[in-house]
Amino acid sequence: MTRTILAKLKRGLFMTHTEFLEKVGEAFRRTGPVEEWHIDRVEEALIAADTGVSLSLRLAAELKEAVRSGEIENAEQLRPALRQRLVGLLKSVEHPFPAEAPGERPRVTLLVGVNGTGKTTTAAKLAKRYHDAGRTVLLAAADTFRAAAVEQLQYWADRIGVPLVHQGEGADPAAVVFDAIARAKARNADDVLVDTAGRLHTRANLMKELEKVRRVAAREVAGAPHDVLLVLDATTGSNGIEQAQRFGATAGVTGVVLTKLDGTAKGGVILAIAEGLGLPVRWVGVGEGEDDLLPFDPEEFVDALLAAS
Ligand SMILES: Nc1nc2c(ncn2[C@@H]2O[C@H](COP(=O)(O)OP(=O)(O)OP(=O)(O)O)[C@@H](O)[C@H]2O)c(=O)[nH]1
Ligand SMILES: [Mg+2]
Repeated sequence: MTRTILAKLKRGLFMTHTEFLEKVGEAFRRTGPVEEWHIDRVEEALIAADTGVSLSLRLAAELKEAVRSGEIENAEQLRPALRQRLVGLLKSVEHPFPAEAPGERPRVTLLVGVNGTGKTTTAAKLAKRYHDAGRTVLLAAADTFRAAAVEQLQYWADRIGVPLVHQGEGADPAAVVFDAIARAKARNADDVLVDTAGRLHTRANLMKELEKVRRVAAREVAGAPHDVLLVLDATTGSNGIEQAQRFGATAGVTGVVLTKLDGTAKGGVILAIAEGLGLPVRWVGVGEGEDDLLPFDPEEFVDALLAAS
């Protein structure tokens, strides 16, 4: 299992990893004393991977300080020193998956975000993972904006073999969620995964709609929604961060899913998310298939990023 995850993560990070090492590889291969340009290369590579300028400068300054203080004694220690700092940053925003309290069934998970980031695909991939793990899952089509959204989710639901709750186009998303929770209770299901319509944080009516979905879920199940996952597209790099900051504040986001990592060299945005949003990345998307969603693990991620090629 772990081997498959690592192989997939490496494939998903291939572009980021290759570009990162292209910039920094020479510095990482050096032996002997650390020179100023070694750390400059690390800084450039971090910036190019969309780690964010201020964070990249800070990390470089920390490395320089570590050289001055003698913590880093030679160039071979540069990579492990960077690894330690990146893992530390990612771990600092992690929090344990909330324990399942009795009476809080089903667990309700909302997938939210701007248009086209991968919410529907992620809902399907999560349904597959939970289903494979032996949990009883229900998908809820709360994107009632367009008929195609329900069809798209229906395709995945049939493929994965989990039921889908939906209503007609233009229906109230909160009514779909109410319905889905009622059915989940009747079947004693473990999870309701709610796909929502893409929206901008600036569209007040759509944000209100999301608020109503949250209210209805909270009324029906204690502690719901248990998870509000903000789905961000890695190919948009640090642009996603500002969007997310505003989105997170109103939607009560508890974690991030970073999709399309396979299509970009900007994987450093994961670090920028930890720094800028203080939110944990829970899952990463590394392809379009139903198995292309991986649980995010800081050490695996940093190792795949910095691994010697
Ligand atoms: N390569 C790659 N493509 C992905 C990934 N996740 C989603 N996609 C693709 O991104 C496109 C948009 O995905 P959707 O799941 O429809 O996105 P959405 O957020 O539901 O879109 P809206 O409902 O229109 O807001 C589709 O073509 C997906 O196959 C990923 O991890 N990697
Ligand atoms: Mg969608």
